[in-house]
Amino acid sequence: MASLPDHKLPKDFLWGFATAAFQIEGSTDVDDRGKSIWDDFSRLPGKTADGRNGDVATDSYRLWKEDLALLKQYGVKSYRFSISWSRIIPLGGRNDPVNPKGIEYYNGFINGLLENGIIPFLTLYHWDLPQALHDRYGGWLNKDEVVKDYTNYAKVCFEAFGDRVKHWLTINEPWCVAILGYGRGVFAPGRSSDRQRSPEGNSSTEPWIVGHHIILAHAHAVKVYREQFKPTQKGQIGITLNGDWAMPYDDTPENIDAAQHALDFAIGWYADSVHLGFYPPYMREVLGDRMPDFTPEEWEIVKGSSDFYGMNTYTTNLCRAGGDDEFQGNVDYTFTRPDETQLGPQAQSPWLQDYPQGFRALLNYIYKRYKLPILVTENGFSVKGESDIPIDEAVKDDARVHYFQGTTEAMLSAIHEDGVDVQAYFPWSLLDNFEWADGYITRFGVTYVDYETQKRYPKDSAKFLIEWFKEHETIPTAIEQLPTSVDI
Ligand code: GBH
Repeated sequence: MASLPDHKLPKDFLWGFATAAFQIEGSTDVDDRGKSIWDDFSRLPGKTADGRNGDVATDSYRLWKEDLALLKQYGVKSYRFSISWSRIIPLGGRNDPVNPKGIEYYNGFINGLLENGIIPFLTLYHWDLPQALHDRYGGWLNKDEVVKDYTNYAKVCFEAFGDRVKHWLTINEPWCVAILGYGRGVFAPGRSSDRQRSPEGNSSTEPWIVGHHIILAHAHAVKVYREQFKPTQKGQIGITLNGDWAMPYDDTPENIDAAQHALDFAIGWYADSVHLGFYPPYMREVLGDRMPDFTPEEWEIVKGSSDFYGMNTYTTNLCRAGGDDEFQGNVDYTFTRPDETQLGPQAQSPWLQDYPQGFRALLNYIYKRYKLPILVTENGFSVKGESDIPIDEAVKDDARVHYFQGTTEAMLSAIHEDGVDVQAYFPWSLLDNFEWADGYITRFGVTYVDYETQKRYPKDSAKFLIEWFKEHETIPTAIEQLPTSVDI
C-alpha cells in the first residue's frame, strides 16, 4: 500500500518574518550613521501620507533585543532583515571610511539571532542609498561609480558577517527603486518628469537606466561573493524581485497578450536578464533605444547571477490591453472582473486584493520559466481600518488571517501537487512599520506596534502562521531513511 500523501513542508524549509532597515530602525543620527536618500525624502512636505518620516519608526535600532525576544517567542527558523548601507559606510563610497559602530551593531544582532537558533537572512539593499552618493554623482544613475561602490559595500559586509550569514539578498525589488524612485517619483529620490512633483528627472529614460545599473551592481557583488567568499563561507546569494500574477481580463487574444506583457515589464525586466541572459523583446519593442543593453562581457556576468528565484508577491492583477502606463507595459490593471465582481477581498492598500489562486499560478509560471528553487521573501496583506481602531480590535486581523490561510495552502499545493521547488517563505512583516510613502497609516505587520509606546502586540495572523508552520514543518529525524509505511 502506498503511503498517505505527506502534506508537510520540505525538510530544510526556511520560514520567518521579514523587515527592512529604514522601515524599522529609526535612530537615524545615532552611532555615526550617514544619511540615506529616504531620510531627506521622507522629511519633505507631502512625500508621506501622514507627513511622518523614518526618524523613529519602530525604534528597532534601540529595541533590537525586544525584536529578538519576539522572534524567539514566535519560534521562527529564520529572520529576513536588511542592513543600512549608511551605517556601514556613512558616506557610501569605496574610498570612504567604514564605520566600526555600524559593523558592531549588526554583529551583535546577528549573534543574538544565532544564539537563539534563528538563521539570519540578510538583504544588502532595501532602498536606502547613502545620500552622499546621490549628491556626489547621481547615485544609481551613474553606472561606473555606483557599481563599484555597491560592490565594495557588499564586500565589506561579506567580510564582516559572512562567517555567520549564509543567506544573502543583494537588492530588494529593483522595479520599485527604478519606477517609483525615478519614474513616478513617489519614492526616494523622487525624480520624475512631473514638474509638480520633482524639480528634475526624466521619467521616460531614467527608470530603464537605473534598473540596468542595479542589475549590473547586483551581478558584480555576486561575482565577488562567488569568487572570493563562497568557497570558504559556503552561503547562497541572489536578488529578490517584486511581481504579482497577471491574469487576462477575459479570453480575447489581445488581453491574453496583455497579461504576458505585464509580466514582461514587471518581472521579466529583471528575471529574464538575471536568470536567462536577455531583456524581454517586448520591452525593447515598446521602449526602443531607451532600453539600454549590456555588452557581451556584461551579459556574461549578469546571466545566472542568482542562486535562486527571490520572490516578493502580494496580489494578482486582471490585465487589459491598452492604457498609457508605460511602466506597466501599456497594460491596464483592474480587480473588477467583466461580470463586475471583485477578484478578492480588498486590502487597505488600493493595489492589493486577496487572491491565493494567483500566488499558486505565479509559483508555477516562475518555476517553469526560470527553473530555480523559489524563495518567497515577502508576502503580506494590509487590513482596512486597522489603523483607526483600538489595539484589542486591531490584533483580531481576520482579513490578514484569511489571506495567509490562502497563500500558505496555495504554496503547499504548488509544492505537492504541481512539483514546484519552494524553499522559503517570509511573511511581510514582523512588525507594523514605516510603509514608505504611506507613512505609518498602512500596517502590514503580524505584530501591532503602538507608535506612542513602541509596545508590540501579536496579532491573530502571527498566531495563525506560527501554528501553521508548526503543523507543516518536517522535523528532521536522526535516522533519515526511516520508512513512512510498510507494504504488507
Ligand atoms: C514591498 O513591495 C516592499 O519590499 C516592502 O518594503 C513594503 O513594505 C511592502 O511591499 C508592502 O508595501 O501603485 O504604482 O505605486 C511590494 C511591491 C510594488 C507593491 C509597487 C505596491 C504599488 C505600485 N510593491 N506597488 S503603484
